[in-house]
Amino acid sequence: PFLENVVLHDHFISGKFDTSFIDTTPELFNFPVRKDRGTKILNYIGNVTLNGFPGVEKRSKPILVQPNKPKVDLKTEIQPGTKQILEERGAEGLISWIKEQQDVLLTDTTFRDAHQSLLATRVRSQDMYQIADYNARMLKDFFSFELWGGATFDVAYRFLKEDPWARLEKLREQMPNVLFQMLLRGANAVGYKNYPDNLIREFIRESASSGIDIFRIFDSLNWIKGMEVAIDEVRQTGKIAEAAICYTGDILDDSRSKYSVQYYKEMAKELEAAGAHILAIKDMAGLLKPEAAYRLISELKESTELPIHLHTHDTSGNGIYTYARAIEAGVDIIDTALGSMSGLTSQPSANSLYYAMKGSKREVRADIDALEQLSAYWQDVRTFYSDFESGMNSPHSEIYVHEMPGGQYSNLQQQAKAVGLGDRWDEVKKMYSRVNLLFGDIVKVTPSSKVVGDMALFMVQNDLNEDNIFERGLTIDFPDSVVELFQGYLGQIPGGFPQELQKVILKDREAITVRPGELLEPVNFEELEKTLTKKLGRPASHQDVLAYALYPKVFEDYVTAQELFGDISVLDTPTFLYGLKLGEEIEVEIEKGKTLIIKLIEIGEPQHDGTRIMYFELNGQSRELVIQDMT
Ligand code: 3PY
Ligand code: ZN
Repeated sequence: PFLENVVLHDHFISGKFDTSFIDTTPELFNFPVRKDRGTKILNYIGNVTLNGFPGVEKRSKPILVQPNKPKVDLKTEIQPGTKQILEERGAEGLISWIKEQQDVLLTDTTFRDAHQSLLATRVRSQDMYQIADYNARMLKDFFSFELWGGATFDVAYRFLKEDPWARLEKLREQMPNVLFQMLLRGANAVGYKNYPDNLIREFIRESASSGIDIFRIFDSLNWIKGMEVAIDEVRQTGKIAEAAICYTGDILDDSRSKYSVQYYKEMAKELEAAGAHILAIKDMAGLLKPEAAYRLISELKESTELPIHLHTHDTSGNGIYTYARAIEAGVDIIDTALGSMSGLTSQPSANSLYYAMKGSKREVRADIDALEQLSAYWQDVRTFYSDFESGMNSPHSEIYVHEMPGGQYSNLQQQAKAVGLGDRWDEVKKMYSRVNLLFGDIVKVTPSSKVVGDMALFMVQNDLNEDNIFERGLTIDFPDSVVELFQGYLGQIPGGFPQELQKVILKDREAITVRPGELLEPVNFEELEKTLTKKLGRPASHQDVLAYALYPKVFEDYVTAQELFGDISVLDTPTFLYGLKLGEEIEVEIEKGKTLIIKLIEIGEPQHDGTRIMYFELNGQSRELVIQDMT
């Protein structure tokens, strides 16, 4: 009755796994929850085989190679690394150690920004677990692994139906020797809006105790007030507060005087005063040109004592040159990705940088053979996710004009298609930079970048321009995100919002100039835990409660998917995305020592109600499932 109840209903989740229909039709769910993990997994496999995975073109499962693992003995002991330096010497000790290093140190972004920027953040924990034991041995000299935060938290629950906290904890076990780094959007945490202060603090505490050592904290408008609570809390946990300046504009262009070297130097000093341990330059769109990098790093080195950690994206193809000049200027740490996960909208390649710096005064501290072997693994894994590639296949120098962050390009392109502007994409990109100027030239990074994107689409759709907006705008409702930005709900911008435009957008709504966190009601964690425990039918963990507080609907949908399908994070990625071919047999380790052998035997003809019977073998026993065919 469990499956029939659900699958016979009109609004069955359609392989899109948008389970919101459960909220509207709770009567369907009055059944004893089946505990049988095997049946649940078959239910998932049956659904994805028949109906496909959202965003993946429906086709027969491609023949995908088994990823190539490095030739390293995993029985060898893991050597101590930067994590042990932090543990033994504390935050200040680690900072002194960084300053003593002559070589340039590396952060590997493969587990976070690289796939967020190349593959729509879709890389699953499984593919990380398979290689993490090797990382611990082969990348032991790395400064840190950036592997959490940014969009990965939300995407894990929303699309991958897996628990990001479990990912963090398992990786921590596998890689105990190198510092773990996350991206935290200041008062927006890992979300798209400002949250109450107590939620930011609790989230940081839990992240720290689950394994994060370095918090890269930024504000999407470079508004320091939006970063202060996070910096303070990270310091209290004894972890590393890496405060970021988001780089925008062009310090070499005198006509863009708003974001000058002076502006960045002042911001650096303020971040140092606010308690930063490390200063990050977060060049989220890849706008920092080589000479600008040399100049900026040189001047920042003179104005602050903080070690400097540089992050860029290689969209223009100039990334390695930018890094080489930054290294000459004395940058301490640099973000790279493994070769096969680097370049274009991702970070520059660690492998290439290694060779670029060979023979120079400051070499890259890494084992090139290790980098090549790990890169080979990711080259194979990347083929699993080919449907999530952006289609960009050569450097885009136009990035210097539209200034769109690496991770936004393909998303906005999809959004444009969805509202019927797919064939006007060039216009949308141009409008993006015009909107930026209309807004007063702002920093564009999640979530402010999304607001500029929403507005660009809106302007193109409604034939608005810089002239007619002031007249026509008075009778138009602007997108919510745009209204909220101009209300001050994401914080303030340098020089203030352009007033005339603000009036047109807000109409009779009020704007705030204080920190939104000062006005937001604190989260009542006890109450939330009770509500969630009732919903879950089991005690809610603190991690569940935090996820629910940040993303109530996304978390509820995730829980529903768990009820229907069990823990599907254990599936291999080709099966997760494509299901099984007829006659194909797979082994799924659902927990240590407990393996299911699953084979798809036959798919029945469609029945009058649109369902099909799918015949499986589960550990040698026949199993039949009724699955709604949505195709
Ligand atoms: C994020 O906030 O997810 C980013 O990667 C911004 O660059
Ligand atoms: Zn980035």
